[in-house]
Amino acid sequence: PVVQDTFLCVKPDGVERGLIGEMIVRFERKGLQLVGMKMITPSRSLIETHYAEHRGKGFFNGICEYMSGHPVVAMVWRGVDAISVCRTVIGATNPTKAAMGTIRGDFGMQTGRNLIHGSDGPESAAREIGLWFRPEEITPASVVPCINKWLYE
Ligand code: YYY
Ligand code: MG
Repeated sequence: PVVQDTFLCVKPDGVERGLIGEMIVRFERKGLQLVGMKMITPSRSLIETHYAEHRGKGFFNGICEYMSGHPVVAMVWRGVDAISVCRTVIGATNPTKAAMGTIRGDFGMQTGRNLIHGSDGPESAAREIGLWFRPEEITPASVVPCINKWLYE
């Protein structure tokens, strides 16, 4: 069992639609630990760096326009296999294909308005956490929730 940190970001549509709490509660109830969180209004350059892997694709300008200049909620969540567990809670990229019961399946209508970002692997998680947070903004690994003994055997 490997404890991972993953980067999640409630996108501007999620913030403006009043779904921040609705999303956070799903990760809390699942058993993940919230270890970093802030609301910020990202610059265009932060979003272009965040989505650097998609530079040159047809949707790149659209995703940058949508994500920058509006408040978002940047978060780091921790747990065993947190990266894939969070992707499962979030659902498929296209909300029309995402399973009901997932965030995107329950609340979204279009890929370009899919409510929340989640890191897709260990390298991207480390890169994104470093891009959005300073080390002192993340709870140290030594702070272990006492409920973990009921989450993990
Ligand atoms: O990791 P995930 O967010 O599920 O999808 P990515 O393939 O990494 O794409 C990032 C982001 O770009 C996606 O959440 C919405 C947007 N996007 C788009 O607007 N149109 C596409 N055809 C593909 C992705
Ligand atoms: Mg992605």
